Amino acid sequence: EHAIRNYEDVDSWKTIMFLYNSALKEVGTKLEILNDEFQHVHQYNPIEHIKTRVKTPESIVKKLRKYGYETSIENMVKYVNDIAGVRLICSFTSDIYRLAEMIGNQSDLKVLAIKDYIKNPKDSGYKSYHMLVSVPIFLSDSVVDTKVEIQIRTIAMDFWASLEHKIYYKFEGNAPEYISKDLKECAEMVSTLDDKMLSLNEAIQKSLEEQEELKTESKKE
Ligand code: 0O2
Repeated sequence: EHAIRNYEDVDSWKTIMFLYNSALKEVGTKLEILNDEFQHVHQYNPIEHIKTRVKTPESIVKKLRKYGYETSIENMVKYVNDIAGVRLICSFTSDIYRLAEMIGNQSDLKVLAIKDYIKNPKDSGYKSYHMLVSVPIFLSDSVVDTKVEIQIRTIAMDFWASLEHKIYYKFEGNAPEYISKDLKECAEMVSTLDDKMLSLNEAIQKSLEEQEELKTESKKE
């Protein structure tokens, strides 16, 4: 039988990083399987592409400092939730909620927290759906629940976030007012684009269905 081992017992950095990398592999494979199954059943891919990354030590220390915690393995495991990160890029906003539901239904994943920055965008204009999950990692003599942050967004939201991240980084958080305002305006344009693409896709689907119906009706006659 597997004994559940606490993170506190796993004290070396290498072991911790091994766990986060394993968690990324587990979650990555899970998501690929969900995507393949969806393709198989509905002839449609909800995921455009998947990106995974492990947070750099510098970035982990920076976040701990921001929260006011000392740099320690214990604190990083407890307070930094996005050491292992998966980004799911999809075509349409509707895919985001479809994927979130599919992830929530995976019985071996525990959903620890959800932040819906699509319904409630950040002040910057940032939109994305964040899920914090934990996945059990089976080692030779123990099982360790490991946290993974999943960010789900459309191609358009990802385009905005990537560029905003690059621009904002240069200002280290102190961007002039007019730049923040313009970036926010761009976020709104991106949302309009997403809405348009979604309704276009719905119109196309509807039109295809109508054509199919006409075909079957004419066959009957
Ligand atoms: P990186 O470089 O992507 O790793 P926080 O708000 O950061 O103190 P928490 O709980 O992690 O704490 O916040 P949240 O909002 O759930 O997730 C933070 C992550 O979301 C960020 O990670 C970014 O990846 C993304 N994010 C949040 N807000 C913005 C934004 O305004 N612009 C962009 N481009 N991305 C954003 P890190 O660690 O900040 O950075």
